[in-house]
Amino acid sequence: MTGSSDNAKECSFTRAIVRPPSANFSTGLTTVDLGIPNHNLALTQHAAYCEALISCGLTLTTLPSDDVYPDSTFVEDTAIITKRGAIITRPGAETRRGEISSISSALSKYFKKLAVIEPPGTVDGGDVCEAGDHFFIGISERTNEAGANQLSRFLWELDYSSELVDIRDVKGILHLKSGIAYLGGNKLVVIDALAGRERFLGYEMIKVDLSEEYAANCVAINGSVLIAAGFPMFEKRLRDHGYHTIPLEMSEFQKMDGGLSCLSLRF
Ligand code: CIR
Repeated sequence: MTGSSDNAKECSFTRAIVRPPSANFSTGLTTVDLGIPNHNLALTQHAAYCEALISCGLTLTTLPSDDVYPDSTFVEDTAIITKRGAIITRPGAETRRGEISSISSALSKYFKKLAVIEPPGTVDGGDVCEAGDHFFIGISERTNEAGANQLSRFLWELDYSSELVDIRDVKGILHLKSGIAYLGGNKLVVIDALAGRERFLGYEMIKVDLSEEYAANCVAINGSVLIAAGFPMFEKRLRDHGYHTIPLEMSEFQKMDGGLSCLSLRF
């Protein structure tokens, strides 16, 4: 079975929620020193990202950009959406907490009941990796154990299993999904620093070299894999595994610590 047909079942989606970067996007949070993002270029890159989602068969809900929350283009952090229900997070960064209200309104159109992470718990969606019926929940600077345990319970109520993965000792990644991505079937993209973790050994791992680590945050959708442009070794590796890849320019989002997955909520 090729990689592409592998990912068709578990990574199948019909919709996505996106929100273009606000004019003050460059005042958001970042830990990297890659310069100040150009707003127009960010808008162009975001538009190409949306086109790629549409080309994968998704119908988009585009929320208006929001100057009150400069990180609000990174919608993934505000909710965990599964095939059986959705959970509104409580983002770890205080400046991002208010982002959840517009996301809750948007999601209430599709879900009768939304579970909510409560204080003192914090969860960023970027720390939550769905792998079929199992979820990996990263414990990071943003997601704490109280939040992860609440999320585990909600997932259990939806008949999913989950486990916590502490990434606080892994340098250079903000969220768990900065270092792993699930491609469907038994396949997991993994950076070197996480590849030795026992919990991942049962998976067929597609490794990402240290020099291309940013590319680990890729997104499998309906038989294709969205990847950041400019990482040829990783792209070749995915193609060798049979995946259809869609490279996307991400430079302006990378400057703000954002990867491909964080720009949409897919369901
Ligand atoms: C933040 O620091 O919260 C944003 N500047 C970037 C969030 C990226 N989110 C993600 O990878 N899921």
